[in-house]
This record gives sequence, C-alpha cells and structure tokens, in this order.
Amino acid sequence: MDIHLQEQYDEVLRRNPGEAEFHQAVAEVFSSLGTVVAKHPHYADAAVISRLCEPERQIIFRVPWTDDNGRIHINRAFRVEFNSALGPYKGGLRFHPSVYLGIIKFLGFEQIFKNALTGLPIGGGKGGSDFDPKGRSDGEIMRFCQSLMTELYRHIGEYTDVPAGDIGVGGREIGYLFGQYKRITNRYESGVLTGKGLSWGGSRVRTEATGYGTVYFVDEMLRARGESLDGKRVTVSGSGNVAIYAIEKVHELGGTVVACSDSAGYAVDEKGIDLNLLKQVKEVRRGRISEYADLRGGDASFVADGTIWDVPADVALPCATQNELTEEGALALVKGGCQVVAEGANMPCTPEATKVFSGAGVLFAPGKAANAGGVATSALEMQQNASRDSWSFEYTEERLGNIMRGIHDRCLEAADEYGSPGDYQFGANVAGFIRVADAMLALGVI
Ligand code: NDP
Ligand code: 2IT
Repeated sequence: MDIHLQEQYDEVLRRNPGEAEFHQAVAEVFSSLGTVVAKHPHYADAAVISRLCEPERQIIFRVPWTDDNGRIHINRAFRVEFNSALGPYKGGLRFHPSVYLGIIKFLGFEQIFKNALTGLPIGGGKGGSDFDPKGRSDGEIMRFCQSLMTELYRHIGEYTDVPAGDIGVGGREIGYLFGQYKRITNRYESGVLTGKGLSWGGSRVRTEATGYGTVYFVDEMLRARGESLDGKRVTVSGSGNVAIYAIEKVHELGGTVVACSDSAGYAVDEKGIDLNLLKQVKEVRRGRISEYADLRGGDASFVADGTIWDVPADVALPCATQNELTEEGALALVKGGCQVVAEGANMPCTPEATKVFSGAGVLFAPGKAANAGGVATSALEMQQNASRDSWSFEYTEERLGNIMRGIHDRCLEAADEYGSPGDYQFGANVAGFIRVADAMLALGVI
C-alpha cells in the first residue's frame, strides 16, 4: 500500500476499533488506489479519502418487540448513511444475528463504490439488525418490522435514504416495513423503499436482478475471452435470493449448476439443480437445503461437512455471505479446474482467496461490480416510482443487461488506464472511486 494511504488506513484502524470486516473492505479498496492518488494529488489535498472513510451519519437504535408467547425481546438496529455525493443513500437492510456496526459499515462502504459503478444517481448506505428471523412466525416478523420502522421512518425518504433488502430481508419484510412507513407518515411514498411487490410499486426484475446481473457479468468476462457459459459446470453457494436467480440465469445460458448450499451444508446434484423444487423449498416453505436433497431423491445428496468449494467446477459463484470462501476453498477450486469466480455476495472471498485466484490466473469479479445488478434495478424501481410508471419485464431486463455490460467495460477501461490491465478487482475500485471522488470535489468540503 502507498505510504500516504497506509497512514490513512492506520487512522481508520484507530478510529474504528474492533470492526474487522470494515477494515478488510477499506484495505481492499486502498490496495488499488496508489496509482490514482499519485496521478491526481488533488484528491489528497481535499482529504477525499479521509472523508470517504467516515460515514456522513450513523444511526443506532433499540427495537423492542413481542413474540407469539408474549415475551418481550430487544434487538439493536443500525442505519449507516455513508456517502450521498451521487444521490440519496441507497442500500439494503440485513437481518441476521451476526450483524453489528462493523458489518453494516463494511457493507455501506462497499455500497458507495458499487453504486458509483452503476453510473446511476445513488449514494451509499446500509442498515440492519441483529434480529434472527429463523423460525419466527409471520406475526413476529411483522411486529419486528413495524417496531424497527417506527424509529427508522424519521431518517429515510425518497430524496434522503432508500433502504431495500439483503440477507433475511425480502419481499415479505419490505411489505411490512413499507406498510408501517405509510401508516406513520400518511404518505404513499413509493420511492422510500425498493424491492416492493409488483402490485404496490415494485419493479419487474428486481427479485431476479442480483443473481441475473452476476451471471451477465460472468457471461461478459467469458465473452471477452471468446468463451461462453454454454456447457460449463457451475457451483453457487447459498440458496437465498441471489443464489436462486443466479442458478436460473446460468441454466438459461446453457450452464449447469451442480451444487448449492445454506449455512448447514451443501447439496450436490450432478444432473443440475431442479430450480422449481429449490424455489418451492426455499421461497415457499422457507426450508433447508437438506430438505431439497431429500425431496429430490437419488439424484442429489446432502453434505453437512466440508465446503461446497470441494465440488469441482468451471465457474464458482459465492452468493451467501462475507468471508465464506477462504484460501483453502480457493485452492480446492483451482485444483478442480475453476477458471472464473464472481462474487454474487458482498466480500465472500477472503483476501487470501483472491490472492490464490490471481496467482492461478483465475478470472475474478469482485462483488461491487458483479452483484451491482440488484441495486441498479432498485434505482430503476425508483425511476418508475418517480414517474408513476411500470415497465415491462423485457424492457427492464434489457436495461439491467446494459448496466452490467457498462460496469464490465468501466472496470476494464480503468484497469487499463491505471496500469493493471485485465484486473477487474483493481478496475472496479478505481472506476468507482473516481466517480464518487469527483462528485465530492465538486460539492466542496461538506
Ligand atoms: P438471503 O437471506 O436470501 O439468502 C442468504 C443465503 O446465504 C442463505 O442460503 C443463507 O443460509 C446463506 N447464509 C447467510 N449467512 C450465512 C452464514 N453466516 N454462513 C453460511 N451461509 C449463510 O440473502 P441474499 O441472497 O439476499 O444475500 C446473499 C448475499 O448477497 C449477501 O452477501 C448480500 O449482502 C448479497 N447481496 C444481496 C443483494 C440483494 O439484492 N438481495 C444485492 C447484492 C448483494 P441460511 O438460510 O442457512 O442462513
Ligand atoms: O448489497 C446490495 O447491493 C443490496 N443488498 C441491494 C441494495 C439495494 O438498495 O437494492
């Protein structure tokens, strides 16, 4: 790392103790910025990098709620409004017991550059709670969402901050959150949240967008090498929103997904994951991947130990959570002949894993580029809400495809221009940084 960047990184460590994921995300971006700051000293003069590392606003609040047995629970919720140079804060809400400030800050920091890369007018933010939705009834989920929104509503708005889903937050939760926002404010302000249902202001393709977008990105990377997904063996970790629609698009483009997972293990299905069954188990029954393997019968098996990365594949798509793909997993993938890894999740590969990929010549797409299709389609949802319009599936998907191709090209152009040709990770950091840094310079010291 460049010496001035190292000093600023040390300052980030000092000011944000105990937030390992945030440190990791900052170090990853900084590792690409040496040539940029050398070429453009005015970024340093205006303290752009120091300002970027300090969220504009951080909100932490208590969420009390009552379970079905009348017991009272207290959770903690966060909204980190990181950077609004390019537009209203934009980013999801995560409900998972592992959530603490460091996770939300890492996600919010990533979101700044991801959103910049889309070329759309959205700033970066993230939120969530340490609430564990697993095993909770619909009524409990509703009461939790209503209680959370009873505080959050005063901080958000279509021109201020626009949350959406992430781990543990899908259409059901967005519905309860939107209902409570509408009730408290007495405004049908569709643009305050994205990921809404189609009959109440949602956008077609938003549900599919992150997974589809990741696969479009892979398709583009392969095309740049004169190859395609047709006939490729693919593994996808996770079996939530991103994973399911990544699997769907891989199958549409002629690849075969032979394994997917959840936090309890993975299912191997050599004939290709049966997507209808997977959707039934995960989206309708909210069940486990072991149930998928049971219901699929002899064709599939469930493995509770080891990792999905032990399954040989041409293409691997980590779509579950941060740091799920370690050095060991990366070595196993390389051994199995993997040529492409694209992050459907946020920061799923550890720094050691990405080093293994670059050493072995594996094409690597970082999350801030490869999973940007979700937030990009959220921005398209905001456009439709602002114009009180509703676009067709075909038109919206075409817009998503163009956005993903644009991000792909922006990464390669920046990588070329700043001295690391072909390096998507480097290019994503540089292109995202320059767009947001230039806007910050224009807006003055704020
Ligand atoms: P979901 O809640 O729909 O699914 C999450 C999946 O990941 C589940 O299969 C879950 O398994 C697994 N998972 C979650 N936490 C862990 C863990 N600690 N260890 C192992 N497995 C885990 O979330 P999404 O699909 O929406 O999100 C997945 C990833 O994609 C996240 O990193 C998210 O930030 C990122 N992302 C999401 C976008 C979106 O639009 N939804 C947009 C861009 C990125 P289990 O059920 O067992 O917990
Ligand atoms: O990480 C992400 O980009 C998301 N969870 C989607 C955010 C959004 O605002 O759609």
